[in-house]
Amino acid sequence: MTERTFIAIKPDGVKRNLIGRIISEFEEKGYKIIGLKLLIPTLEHAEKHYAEHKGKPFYPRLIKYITSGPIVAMVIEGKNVIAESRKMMGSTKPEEAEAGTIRFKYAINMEYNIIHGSDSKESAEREIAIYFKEEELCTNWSTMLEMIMNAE
Ligand code: IDP
Ligand code: MG
Repeated sequence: MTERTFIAIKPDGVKRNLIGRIISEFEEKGYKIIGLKLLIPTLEHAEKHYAEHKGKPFYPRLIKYITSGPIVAMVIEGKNVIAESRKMMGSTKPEEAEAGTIRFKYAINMEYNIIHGSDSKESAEREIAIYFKEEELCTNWSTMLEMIMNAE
């Protein structure tokens, strides 16, 4: 089933020049990037994004971390992309992440773990709407390109 998910390269990933490498992994798997922006999350973005963790001991540091610098916010589309991208990311704790996963390769620890990815269809829809307006998403562009190329 074609789905959409929300992926973010967190401030530590941007700071460590990992943007290209992480995006390449999704492109190599054949997923389509339909939304992409570099932004410094506001407190409002961060609090909405991590609402489920409010009240946990690590929450204040998590908000500070995610608002500390630019993130790359992305909407990625493809077959089973929600579950598949979580597999590609690996476990929240890098020491438990499977070899070859993004967190295994790059994460420093459980707190600074490079990447975010939605964990369900509901979270994906909710998180996409925090960072993107529907009209900012580039949907059906391959069809449009085919139409232009065929007309020439
Ligand atoms: P996820 O990013 O793998 O979905 P969540 O449990 O949803 O993991 O936690 C969100 C983020 O909060 C983590 O990616 C990590 O940055 C941070 N975090 C989670 N648990 C801890 C913790 O116990 N200590 C410090 N930071 C944590
Ligand atoms: Mg999560």
